[in-house]
Amino acid sequence: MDNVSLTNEAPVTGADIKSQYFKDGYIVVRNFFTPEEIKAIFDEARGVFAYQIERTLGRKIDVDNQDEFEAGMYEFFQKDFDAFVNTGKQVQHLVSLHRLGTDDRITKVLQSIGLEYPIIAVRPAMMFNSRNLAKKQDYWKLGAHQDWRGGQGSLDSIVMWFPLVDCDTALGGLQVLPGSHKRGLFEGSDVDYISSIQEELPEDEFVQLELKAGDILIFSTFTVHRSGTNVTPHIRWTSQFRFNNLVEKTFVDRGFPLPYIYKPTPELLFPGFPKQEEVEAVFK
Ligand SMILES: O=C(O)CCC(=O)C(=O)O
Repeated sequence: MDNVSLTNEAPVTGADIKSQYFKDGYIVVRNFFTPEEIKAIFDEARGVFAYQIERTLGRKIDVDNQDEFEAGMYEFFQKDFDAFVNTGKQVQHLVSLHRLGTDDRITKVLQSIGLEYPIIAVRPAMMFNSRNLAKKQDYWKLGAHQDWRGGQGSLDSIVMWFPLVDCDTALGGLQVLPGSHKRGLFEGSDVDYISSIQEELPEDEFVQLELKAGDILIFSTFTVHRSGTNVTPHIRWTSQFRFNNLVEKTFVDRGFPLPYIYKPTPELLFPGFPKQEEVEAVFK
């Protein structure tokens, strides 16, 4: 178990949300979404995986049976890694997830903490963390890092992190380092898509967060954070939205940088596909 204290937060009202956020570099807002809104996205994401699990394993699985579904996920991951990765990307393109990410409640809460003109920094993410779905530890348990290095957006850019299932300490809830946002950018070394902080961090100052489905965590992209340890056999499903403040001065002055690379591959992934008759059949 990580040596961190459990969050001990007071209920947050509209008036003190900004001062608490400025002080700590993060804020938890309880019941921001309804559990039903979150469950609808979670159900849909599992349904997307179920198509490929059926194709790969040759059998239908019951998405509502947690053990059966998770066993199917683990087997799918082993049998067709490429399709697994692609499916993981497809669930990030769910219309329902994108719709939630453009909800007015989000614009309002971001404005209340000072992002005058919130603008989407990158498409939504969805993560399904489990040691059984990762080829190395960084893929299911991220070390301490700051997101600013990846986004390089406005200085007040934020991450909105929320679980799709109740996410307690045992399931590896996120851990944050309060006040770390004010220290600016730490040195980091590359770990694929994130940069891990190598310098010594005050271990006993990390705070372990526990969120229920519907709760959200907003943190500054400068706030140091890391995954907790998922000690359960279950998958930890979460999503993240990221926003810049379009009118933050340095963002304007730096010409609105956008370091995410998103482009089509020049090769045909299935050479010889499609035949003309396969296309014709679609329009018959
Ligand atoms: O959910 C996690 O464990 C890590 C997420 C994270 O570090 C991030 O969204 O920046």
